[in-house]
Amino acid sequence: MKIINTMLPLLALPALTAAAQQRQAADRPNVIFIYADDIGYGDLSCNGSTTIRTPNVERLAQEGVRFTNCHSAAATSTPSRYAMLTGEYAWRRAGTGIADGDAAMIIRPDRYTMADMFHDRGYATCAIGKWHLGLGDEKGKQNWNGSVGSCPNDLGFDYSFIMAATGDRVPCVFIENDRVYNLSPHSPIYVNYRKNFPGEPTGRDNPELLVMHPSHGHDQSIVNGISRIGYMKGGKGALWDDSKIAETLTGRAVDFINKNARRPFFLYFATQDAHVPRVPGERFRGKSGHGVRGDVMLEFDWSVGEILAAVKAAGIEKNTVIILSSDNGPVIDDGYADGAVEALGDHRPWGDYRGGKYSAYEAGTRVPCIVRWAGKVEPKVSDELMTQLDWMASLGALIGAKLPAGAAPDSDNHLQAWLGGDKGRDYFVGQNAQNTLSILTHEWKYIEPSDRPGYNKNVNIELGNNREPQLYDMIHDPAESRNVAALYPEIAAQLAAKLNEVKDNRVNQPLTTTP
Ligand code: NG6
Ligand code: CA
Repeated sequence: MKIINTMLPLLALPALTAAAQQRQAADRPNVIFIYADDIGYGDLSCNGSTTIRTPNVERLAQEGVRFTNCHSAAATSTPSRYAMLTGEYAWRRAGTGIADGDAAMIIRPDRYTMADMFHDRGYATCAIGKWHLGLGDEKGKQNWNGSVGSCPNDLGFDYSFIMAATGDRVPCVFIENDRVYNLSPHSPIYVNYRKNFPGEPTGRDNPELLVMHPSHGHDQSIVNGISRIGYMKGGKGALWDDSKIAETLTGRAVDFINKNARRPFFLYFATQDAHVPRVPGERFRGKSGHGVRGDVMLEFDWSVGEILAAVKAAGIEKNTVIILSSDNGPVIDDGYADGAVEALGDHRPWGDYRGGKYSAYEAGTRVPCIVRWAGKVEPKVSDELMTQLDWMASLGALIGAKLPAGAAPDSDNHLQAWLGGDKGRDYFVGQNAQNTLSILTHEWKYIEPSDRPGYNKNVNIELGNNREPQLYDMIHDPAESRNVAALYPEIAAQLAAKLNEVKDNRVNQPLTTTP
């Protein structure tokens, strides 16, 4: 267990001379990820939404590079985060699907991660917010009343303050480093994903206790009147208040910035917004005109504003790279009858794209993405094909990191493109919730055949699975409305072959398609 307290008072840090600060700023800028949950391309007003205003994100976009074709590595959280933090496609690894709250840590401690990379270059490193990559060494065997075992601190983060999985999964407590935060010895906490604890109410059996009802799933333990996935008991005093998660996490992130402003730092700030259950803070409730999902979008925008203000107040705008993105596309009903479907109105979270969260279609992984480096990078809109998988190699190049052999095998250095230059990726392999793979180029998208269901009626999303191969002309038909595989069989075959090559081989070779 590597636990180093980076929340030290400023005075404890050696003072840097002005010249040393400048040197540090030039070759080791701070890096902040603002990583949203389930926020779609069309959710943010910088991407054209006129229904819900997100002015802080808009400002970030106006001051930075806004990407129109950037992809999370997968259409759900765990594989996206796995791939983003390791630089390896999650579909190469078993056990990287949506993780339970008592899953063992999916990235093993010996793995070289993004956080290790920053740490080895002398950065203070920190993970705040949604984790969803497991904890400890064996599923269901964590000691929630002592040390949970392996945690983000074993992956290069000096400090972590996280939610183990998601807002809708137990345990509903924050974990600081390797321990449940605020745990009282008078109310020990127990977690089980197989069976309930005798006598404890559940959403299934005690709907009268609920303030928010499930629409599908989510009918197990009740915490704060909301039934969740998984069973838990105890933890009184440590349980989070759903309406204050954003405030708590944002506050922690701001503290970290303030306390580390004078040394290079890497902050991974992963918000709970806009994942279910959506319980906006008091001041956002009813403010968007689009129900709770709209309200938590405003809350997310507020968090962004707080981070921007902290960076500005600390005087580190010009040596801080801020990257804002999302782990997967949008979903409206993700398991609670929270009124989001009814209140959607003309808001189009998926923008002009087909599908949504879980899907192989574009809205599954084409997510908002902004990179701002004030004073260094000219504002711009970039249509380059980009993926979060490349952050590790690209930021490694930015900070002069030397990655050990075998680290980040699928991550390519596209630093120049991230900073507004050209030449993003030739192709990217996407992954939906059923592990159906697709290969996307600037011009084409090929989705491999799959016999998994094509549609999930609970969430009302087309998953993109089809027994037939699918090919879309992304120049003329970015909405993927017409499968042209039969019209261009050679292109479909070339892309299928390329996809197989990527599956077998980790080295990314150039791709050319000729009709
Ligand atoms: C699904 C949950 C959904 C959400 C998702 C993970 C049900 C019926 N649905 O299994 O509510 O929690 O997992 O979302 O349980 S993600 O953004 O973290 O990947
Ligand atoms: Ca997500």
